[in-house]
Amino acid sequence: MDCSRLKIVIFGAYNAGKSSFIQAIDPESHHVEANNCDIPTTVGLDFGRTVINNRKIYLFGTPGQERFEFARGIISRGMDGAIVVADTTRDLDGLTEQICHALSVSGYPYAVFLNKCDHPDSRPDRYCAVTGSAFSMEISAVTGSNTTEALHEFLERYF
Ligand SMILES: Nc1nc2c(ncn2[C@@H]2O[C@H](COP(=O)(O)OP(=O)(O)O)[C@@H](O)[C@H]2O)c(=O)[nH]1
Ligand SMILES: [Mg+2]
Repeated sequence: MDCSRLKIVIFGAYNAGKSSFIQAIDPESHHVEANNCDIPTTVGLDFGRTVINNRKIYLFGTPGQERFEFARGIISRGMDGAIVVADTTRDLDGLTEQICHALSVSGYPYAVFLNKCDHPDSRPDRYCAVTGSAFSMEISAVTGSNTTEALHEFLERYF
């Protein structure tokens, strides 16, 4: 693996805070609306980058809706690792559970970032079923709290 450039794919349910996380890491990140001729809908994609310890880190956001399985598959090609963003103000959802399970059996390095920890309704323990076997950290993508630290720790640990 060429560790000087890492492709990290950001998964998570709709509204979990994936775009906000990428924005917190890279304020110049881009949000792209992609139209697919086969389906009458728009897929929103985020792309951000940063440099950590001389490594170029590329962050690719994925769409959270179940029906965008195909897009998640395309965006995941060539990924080095994954981050699952979880909304701790909501209970564990099926998509997040399914993605965490798929990642845990895939062997890819991954982390669960427990987001919205600034919120009064935040309860990170809602996700203990999926954080058991994964590296996890509490973050707030809107305040920026712990976001850079969590990404650093994830990279330190696995790359
Ligand atoms: N309180 C709080 N709200 C957040 C946080 N991260 C995201 N949000 C809000 O959650 C909503 C969805 O965020 P977004 O980044 O668009 O989620 P995405 O659908 O996963 O890309 C927005 O209204 C954000 O402002 C956070 O850390 N704390
Ligand atoms: Mg988004």
